Amino acid sequence: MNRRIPRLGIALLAAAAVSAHADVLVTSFETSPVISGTPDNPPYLSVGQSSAWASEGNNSLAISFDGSGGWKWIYVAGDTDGNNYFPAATYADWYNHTRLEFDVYRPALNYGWNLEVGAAINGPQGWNQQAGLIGWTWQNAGDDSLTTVTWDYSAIRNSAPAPGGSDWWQLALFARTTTAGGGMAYIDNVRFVEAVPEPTAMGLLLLAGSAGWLGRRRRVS
Ligand SMILES: [Ca+2]
Repeated sequence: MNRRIPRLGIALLAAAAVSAHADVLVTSFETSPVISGTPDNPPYLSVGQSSAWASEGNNSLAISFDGSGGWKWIYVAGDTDGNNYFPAATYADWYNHTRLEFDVYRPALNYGWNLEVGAAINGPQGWNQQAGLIGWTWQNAGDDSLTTVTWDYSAIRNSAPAPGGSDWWQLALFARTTTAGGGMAYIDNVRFVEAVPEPTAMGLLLLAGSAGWLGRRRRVS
């Protein structure tokens, strides 16, 4: 019975020894996004910043499709860095979380249409892509929809190198529809969520103190 108390104490101290990183906004398209990858070619009729809808701030990334059904990739980067990748701090933010989320809004049309959306990341963790984040989801005529897309990349993260200070990070979004006439989609509030717990200084001190106390106790007994 007496052995349960130290174990419980260890568990409580371990719980106190971690804190969570807050959610991090990757991009919200509030300034004109850097986009590369021939975005004006089919199946995207046009890609760009729009104030027609937003889930964070006042603007979003607007995509107008035709129905050719082929993938098209959009490389999205920071608002002002002039490159098609994000800086080292973004890789660190990615590493400190386990999920990528963004919101996709599809306004109502006078016909139904389908949509597939995926995302890809690149950087020190290597190239990884995830199709089907929205998986050929049909939207009926007259309906609109708001979908929060979540990509759990924790398995990729767990084998990725720790941030090294000169890193970079790249995000590609890709989507397609097979519906003649296509449709409009808006993407906004790309963010990292579900933080990896990090030790806190006080928690580590408590753990060290606990370990020392247990060590003395074992030597005495
Ligand atoms: Ca926005």
